[in-house]
Amino acid sequence: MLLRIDHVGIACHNLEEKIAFYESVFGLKVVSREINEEQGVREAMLHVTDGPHGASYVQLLEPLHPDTPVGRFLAKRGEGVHHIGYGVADIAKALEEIGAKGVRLIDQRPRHGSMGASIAFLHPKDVGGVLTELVEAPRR
Ligand code: CMX
Ligand code: CO
Repeated sequence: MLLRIDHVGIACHNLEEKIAFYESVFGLKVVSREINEEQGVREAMLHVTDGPHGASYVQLLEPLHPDTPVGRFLAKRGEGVHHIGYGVADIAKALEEIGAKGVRLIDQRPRHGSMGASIAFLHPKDVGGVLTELVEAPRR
């Protein structure tokens, strides 16, 4: 069901500072910068590699307000890995199958994610403490 690691989501206080760090230390390049009001984030996608089932990225996330998922995470735990996003071919089908196994779906239906993707989150309490995101990339 999982095709690839689409991205690792990393929470930070200052997006531009963290982009500069990933560019200078790892030589990554920003391929998209977006504000997602629904998710409460200002974010950047940095391309890592292309594989047979699509690309992988680092997603840097800065909260738009303290009272957002990433804002609360930063206040509680500080900067660091916030979630893992896995690529799937059919997100509606994946949600149905995963939900049927008793994993709580934060999103019953897909929402809008970075670069035109459809995304949905699974509850970290049902995934061993890992906030998990499913990503269906847009058709090219
Ligand atoms: N990873 C693992 N556990 C997490 C977590 C994370 N990122 N965020 C919160 N938790 C845990 C907390 O530690 C807490 O556990 P305890 O009760 O044992 O302390 C529990 O989940 C509830 O946390 P909370 O402080 O009440 O936090 P929220 O109200 O933010 O609820 C969650 C948590 C996962 C439901 C919420 O963050 C959410 O809906 N996330 C999905 C949306 C999102 O993260 N969007 C930003 C990224 C957008 C993108 O990738 O495009
Ligand atoms: Co993400």
